[in-house]
Amino acid sequence: MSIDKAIHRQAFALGVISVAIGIFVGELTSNLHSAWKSPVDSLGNWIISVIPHSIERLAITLFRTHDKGFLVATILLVALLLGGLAGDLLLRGKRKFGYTIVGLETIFGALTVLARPHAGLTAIVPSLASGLAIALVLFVVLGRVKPQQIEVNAPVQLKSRRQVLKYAGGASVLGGLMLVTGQSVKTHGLNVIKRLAIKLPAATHPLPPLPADPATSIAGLSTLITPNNQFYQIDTAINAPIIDVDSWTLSINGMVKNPITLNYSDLLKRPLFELDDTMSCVSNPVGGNLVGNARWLGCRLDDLIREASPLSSADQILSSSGDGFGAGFPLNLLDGRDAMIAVGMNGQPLPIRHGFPARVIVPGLYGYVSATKWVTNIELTRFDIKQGFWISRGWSQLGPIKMESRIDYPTDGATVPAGKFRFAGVAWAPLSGIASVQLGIDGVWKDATLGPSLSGTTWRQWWFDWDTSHGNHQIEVRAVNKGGEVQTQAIADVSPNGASGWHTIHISSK
Ligand SMILES: Nc1nc2c(c(=O)[nH]1)N[C@H]1C(S)=C(S)[C@@H](COP(=O)(O)O)O[C@H]1N2
Ligand SMILES: [Mo]
Repeated sequence: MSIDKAIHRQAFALGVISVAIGIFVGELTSNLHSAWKSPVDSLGNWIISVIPHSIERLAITLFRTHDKGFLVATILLVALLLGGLAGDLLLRGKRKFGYTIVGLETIFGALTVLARPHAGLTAIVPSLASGLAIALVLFVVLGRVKPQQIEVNAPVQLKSRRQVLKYAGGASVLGGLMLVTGQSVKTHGLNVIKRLAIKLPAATHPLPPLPADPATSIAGLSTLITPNNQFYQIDTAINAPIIDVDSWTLSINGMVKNPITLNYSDLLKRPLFELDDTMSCVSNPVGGNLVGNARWLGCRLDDLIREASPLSSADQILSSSGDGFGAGFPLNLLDGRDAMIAVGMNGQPLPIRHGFPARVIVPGLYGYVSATKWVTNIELTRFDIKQGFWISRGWSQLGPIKMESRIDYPTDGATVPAGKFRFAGVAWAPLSGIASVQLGIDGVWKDATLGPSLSGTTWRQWWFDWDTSHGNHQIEVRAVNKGGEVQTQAIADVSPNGASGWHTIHISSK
């Protein structure tokens, strides 16, 4: 390789290092003050808010719940590559171009910070710190090298190529690690400690202890209660918003006669009840696992709304989390069902990623129209004035959870030993509850055995024993609710209001 080429590589690597350091400085600074926002986060949030619905759906499909990790990785990669380009341009003596790239990168990041809801001017402090750090590194190292110096002789201030590349690699890895650490410190940090110290009061209206879980003895069956760390997680937030539980408040306002504001301890002082409820994401495909069952602890939402005394003109309860997310459902759905402001999940304070300190849970509704995590505001309003986050993005205004059933075991394409075999799965049919589950084996329908019934809005486990004969088999499942309604066979995509159809798998017995 010619010296020239080697030097350009070094300049590129140094550009990459400078941006890695810049990102590191940006993340570090954003941890210092809650009003100072991370440019990487903001850029991610901004992209999520502007990309077309179809691309976002594709990303979620391709990367499942890792779509945001992929987004952040892409942002980092592009930023680092632009840094490399700037480094190379500086070395070529095209200083203006080099600094312009870095400058534009910084300004763009800062603009996306300002685009965030409620971002003040000081929110761009980390962007500025980051831009400054990049410029400084570039200026100190590369800005001093004169182009002709390079052409004449070997690297001037630059060490051997291998060494520099090693440093570049090291710095990028370090930068990445710092980014991750910084972000998790920020997200979790103090609040993790505060959350751990919380002891939730016992429910004023507790539920009976949970029955024995058939899943302990049935292979592949979903557990009756989904453990918190296995509960699916869906939200638009790159990071959970930073909330200090001691200063957090929840306001109920809008079209009401008596606006109410509660803090965390006000909430815990209210009568608390337990609710077993299965929540599903509208994006859960037939047979998918964006659904989980938990025992929630919280206070009644209808009581709170009644105290606020809605005007007769209001027709929507729109909850929001202060990070741009909002979910709305009809006021008249508070029809006695156990909607709650939840503070506990399976015996623990809400996990941060599931909405700590508080979230909304409305039995029978998909999460996108109801289950606002990190909730700070509940506005009584009208559908013709305001809508939740996903409504303008092509999803239905109303989101009742559809009756569904799933085969957990075996999985599609499995080979099972011929002879005695136990199929197992779960089914849910809010609000009435599951009356029966039928398994179709090569077109012949049989009733499955049902597990315990917790409430009309929780899933029920089912299993079915069969003597499998050699060969290929098609297995289908369908549920029947307590009103006698059979789960529809009609296949619907998740958009706009949830998937439907019978979960079908193919297996072979040997
Ligand atoms: N603040 C906030 N709350 C939110 C969301 C969100 O993006 N932001 N997503 C909703 C959606 S689409 C679903 S399905 C549920 C998922 O809740 P979970 O992550 O606790 O399973 O949260 C709802 N609440
Ligand atoms: Mo969702």
